[in-house]
Amino acid sequence: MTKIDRIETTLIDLPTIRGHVLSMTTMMVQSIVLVRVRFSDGSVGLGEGTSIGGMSYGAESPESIKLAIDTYIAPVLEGLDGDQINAAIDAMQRAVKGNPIARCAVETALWDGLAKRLGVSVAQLFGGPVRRAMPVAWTLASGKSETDIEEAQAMLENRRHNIFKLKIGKRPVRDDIAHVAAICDAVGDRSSIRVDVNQAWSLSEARWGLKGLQEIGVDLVEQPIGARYREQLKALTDGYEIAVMADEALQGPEDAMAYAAGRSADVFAVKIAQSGGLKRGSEVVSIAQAAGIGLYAGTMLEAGVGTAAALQLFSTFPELDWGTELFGPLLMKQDILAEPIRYEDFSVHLPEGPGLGAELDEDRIAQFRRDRGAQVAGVAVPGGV
Ligand code: MUC
Ligand code: MG
Repeated sequence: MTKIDRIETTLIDLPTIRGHVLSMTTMMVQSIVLVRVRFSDGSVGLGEGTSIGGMSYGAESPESIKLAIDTYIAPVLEGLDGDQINAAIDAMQRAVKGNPIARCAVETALWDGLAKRLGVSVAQLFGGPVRRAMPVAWTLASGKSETDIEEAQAMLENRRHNIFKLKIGKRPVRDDIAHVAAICDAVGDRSSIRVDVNQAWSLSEARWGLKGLQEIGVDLVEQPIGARYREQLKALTDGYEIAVMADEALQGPEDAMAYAAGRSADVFAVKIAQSGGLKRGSEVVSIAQAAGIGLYAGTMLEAGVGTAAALQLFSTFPELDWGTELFGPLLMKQDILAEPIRYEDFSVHLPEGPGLGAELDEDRIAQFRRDRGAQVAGVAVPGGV
């Protein structure tokens, strides 16, 4: 048996290329928890957990992810057989309720370790990739219409993105519609325009919003209202032609089942982290497919390791009708991978090589790890490396 010897976590703060303005927060930095699972044969599996804007997006933060892993997950998994991932997932679920991002980060490292030991990719463990390139959206969220338009035009010229997701919900609905209309006028003939409200609207605001958005030709609206209002989201899904996507509402197969049974959304944004791991993420996908609900590979704005993990999984699904938004590493000034993920021809490319196909750049990690001062001073950091 290949024993799980040690689970290590490192907080890393990566500055973003510009302020990323969402309805509930503006990100200037993305903080990630890098997970390294060390196995008894010397192999190492990598995983990553991120949240968005501390605790403003959801209940987990980078600090809580690290704490959940160091204090509650690592002691339960250390000593178990690293090849028995289903058993490890079960042990984690028994020991830790909620905390899907922390559980996903560790599960990712287990898949990476197993795949590396077998000399195959993680996608291979899920039946093998059916595609090596996937359409990839970019989020326009500078907070200014003119800057967003310039950004979109540059992306189109460089053939990097022709799908744009606009973050709205911070301003009054009327102002948001004017902002979206300006972007549609400028680049709408050459791209798919979608919006993400991140739960900011009330139902009545959403009615005006969806009416306005579909009149100006927006293709899709993501999580316009609060995550807990499933019936209201269904009313919006049934009431308008514009596609409605559930995001924050989907915390794994149980939510997916309720949304599929009620046909409460047209599209699911499936995130491995929000689902609680690659396995549960693949279950969400199966439920969507069985119910005829559209599929979109979502992100928690992970850096290279988490993005590679999502790419491995989503490369195995033949129907990815709404594409992906797996652009996280591009939002950061510098990523933590030695070999960056490739973004070309309006697509993101599946990394090559065993496991996740992700090798770390240790110098970068040393530069951006949160405890770098303590490391230099020789102070021991609990749970950290
Ligand atoms: C979200 O809610 O979808 C994904 C892309 C982006 O810019 O923010 C995330 C979160
Ligand atoms: Mg979203």
